[in-house]
Amino acid sequence: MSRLILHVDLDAFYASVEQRDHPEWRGRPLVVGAEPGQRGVVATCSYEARRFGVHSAMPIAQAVRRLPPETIYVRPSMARYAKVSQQVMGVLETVSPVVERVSIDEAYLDVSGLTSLVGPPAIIGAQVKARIRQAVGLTASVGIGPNRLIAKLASDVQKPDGLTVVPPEQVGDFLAPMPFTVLRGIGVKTAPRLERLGVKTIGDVRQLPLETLRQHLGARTGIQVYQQARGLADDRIDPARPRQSISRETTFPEDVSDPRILEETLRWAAQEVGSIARQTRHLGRVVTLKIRFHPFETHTRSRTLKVPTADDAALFGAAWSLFAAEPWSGRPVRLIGLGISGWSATDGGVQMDLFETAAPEPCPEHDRLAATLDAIRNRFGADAIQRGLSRRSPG
Ligand code: DGT
Ligand code: MG
Repeated sequence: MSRLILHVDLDAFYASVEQRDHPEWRGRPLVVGAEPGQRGVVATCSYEARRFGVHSAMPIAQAVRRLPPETIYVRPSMARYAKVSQQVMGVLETVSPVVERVSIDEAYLDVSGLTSLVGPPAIIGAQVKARIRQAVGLTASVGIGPNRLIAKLASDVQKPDGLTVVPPEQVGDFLAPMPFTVLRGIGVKTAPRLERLGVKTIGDVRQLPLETLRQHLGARTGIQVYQQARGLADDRIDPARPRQSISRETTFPEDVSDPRILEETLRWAAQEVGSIARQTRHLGRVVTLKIRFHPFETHTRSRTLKVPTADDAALFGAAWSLFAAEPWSGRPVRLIGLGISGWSATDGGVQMDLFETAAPEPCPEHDRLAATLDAIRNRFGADAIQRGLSRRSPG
């Protein structure tokens, strides 16, 4: 029997929270991110704005040129979004005990045991969407399939407010027409190798013998891609899964040389990585900066901290100093991001309780501050407290 995995991803998350909280902004193009006239990027935008071709990581100046004058622009309120995220995760835990949060607006659930209690997959999916809507007034897109890969791809195909169920016997047909680049392990370096073989879709990948894939992608990735093309992928959901690293990165639609845009994007990545690390009780020592210059020149730089951390400011500070230490200034950047790894627990586990761990100097106050902020927000609401980083919207 295959498992039943559900992936849920909120629609236009930051923008939807803003429209929910400001009814007069509903139905209008809305951008969350930098303000017009400033440097910076679109963090996300409402579906009304996406119709004009605007999307995450687009420089704000470019978005302004495309969008009509009635567009609303707001600065992100990270603390408010983090609170909504917490509420949504709480709702998901009422559906299934096996919930794995993977980003601020995304989680996997193992719902294998629910069919006899709740009904067929479509009913489970509809129930998840209804509960989220009832609890926080937001729409989510849900995908259900036999493993993580299929569930994730399924949640994306009918966004926004989508519900897509892919039963095991339909996995082959579901995958066949998709571009092969959606498979895990296919990167900017490996994609051209398969393209040269005339491969466009996952169906095309399935025509290739395993040996060919191993030759072109390496043994490990070759096997992985071979299996994924046949719909075989990880079906384990583990709320406390020991992760090798937690990271976020942004690929810019156009190369960016403005250091302020790069800085802001790294700050966002640090906030998301820090928030996920604290939620999942990870403290890491190694901060890694990842950067890609046009077209495919990718570099990573790592720094080992004296003290393990999950603090946004410490993560950002380490990554930004790694950036500043290199002679990269002014070069057009295609991708930037950061990650944390090198978990502090020696048992390979990461079950650190931030409230019991008296972290030593030099940055325990950051760790404690972040943990305390999270705890206060969880208990009393996000707007109870905000850090300087999260500038409020003008409206
Ligand atoms: P969706 O899921 O396509 O309906 O739209 P979103 O906005 O929910 O996009 P998603 O799920 O990829 O990301 C969740 C939130 O994370 C999004 O609302 C804003 C933030 N975010 C995503 N990408 C970026 C980025 O490149 N820069 C910044 N600053 N924030 C981002
Ligand atoms: Mg989303």
